[in-house]
Amino acid sequence: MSDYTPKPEHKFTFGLWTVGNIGRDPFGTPVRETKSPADLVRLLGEVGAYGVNFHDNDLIPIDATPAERDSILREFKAALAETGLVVPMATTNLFSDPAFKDGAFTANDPKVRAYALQKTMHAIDLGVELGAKIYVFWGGREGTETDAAKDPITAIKRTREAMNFLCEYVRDQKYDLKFALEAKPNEPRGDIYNATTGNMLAFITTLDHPEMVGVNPEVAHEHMAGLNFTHHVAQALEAGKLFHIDLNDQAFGRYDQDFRFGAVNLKSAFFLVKLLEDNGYAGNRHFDAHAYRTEDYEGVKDFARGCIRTYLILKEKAARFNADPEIQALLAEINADDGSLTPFTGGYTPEKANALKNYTFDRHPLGARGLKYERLDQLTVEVLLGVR
Ligand code: GCO
Ligand code: MN
Ligand code: MN
Repeated sequence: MSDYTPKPEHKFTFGLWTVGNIGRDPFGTPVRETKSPADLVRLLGEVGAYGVNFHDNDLIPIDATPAERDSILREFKAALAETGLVVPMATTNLFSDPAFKDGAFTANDPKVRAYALQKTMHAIDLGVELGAKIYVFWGGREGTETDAAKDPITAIKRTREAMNFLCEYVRDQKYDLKFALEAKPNEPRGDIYNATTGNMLAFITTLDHPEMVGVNPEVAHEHMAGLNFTHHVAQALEAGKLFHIDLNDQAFGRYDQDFRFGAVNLKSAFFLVKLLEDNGYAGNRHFDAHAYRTEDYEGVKDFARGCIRTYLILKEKAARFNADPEIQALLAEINADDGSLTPFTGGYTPEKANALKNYTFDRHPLGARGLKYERLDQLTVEVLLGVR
């Protein structure tokens, strides 16, 4: 049997809001008592996590007095020292307070927009103080229920202005901090701007300091939009923009579920882990999910251990796939190249273009060849089912 013990180099992290989720939903009251940030750090230490992330108000309540703030921070830092956990990422809560009911950076009220910037600068200071190197922006309320309310082009411009302002703030403070933008198509707003990771990647190129800004894709968010998450992560990776990742699971077409990693779509979770591992992704593997509402805190630990364990098992399956002689022989056959058309590949030259235009193709054998993807996929499934 393999060893599925998490190690610091795996960089498995959880948010305070994930294991700290008390099971409130639109239909019911909490089912678990609230635990302090320090106790949640201890719980994460027990399950073998490497790091803990937080929104400003997960750690310091929005109405805390300076004395309360100091005592919470003291306890939290003591719990970090005791468990050896680190804080790799931090973020701002720009969605819970009624002030943000119409969004934060895109709110129509300029006072709300200014307050959002102020709150974020304070939260950045707090994150950096605790060691964060990545700062996530999830625009939970940055959207609308009706396009009569906000001009979508104005919303893009306001988001850009806020990101540019905050990049300059980080540079001014000489912080070693990068931003990771997290897309979501809807929930809690009817529609959220920059709905997919692809939208975010395009938006980043329009910023004053695009080199400081990448993405934080989340499994559930692309699945809510009915999209292939692995393809979005691949685009971010290829662009050098995968600064962070939120792992969880989600049935297509359902409400925002935030299930344990691999709980629903094992096969897509496998291709995702394989993509990350094959390409040497070195960032945090952050689980942005929570335990079923049926659970007590023992169940929360089962949930957290399950996320980690499933990731490590899928990592082993990816290595098995890569080492399987039959799979590799099939892949070699599928990708075979007799070299006859190599003269036409690579960069453009007018000579190549002219020669290619005049080349005579026999397209019938191109279409007649069976590609053996059925066999390849079945072998993949058998690796996953543990019979290879
Ligand atoms: C959600 C989001 C959040 C963000 C978090 C960090 O669907 O609620 O995924 O959990 O990831 O706010 O910015
Ligand atoms: Mn989410
Ligand atoms: Mn998330």
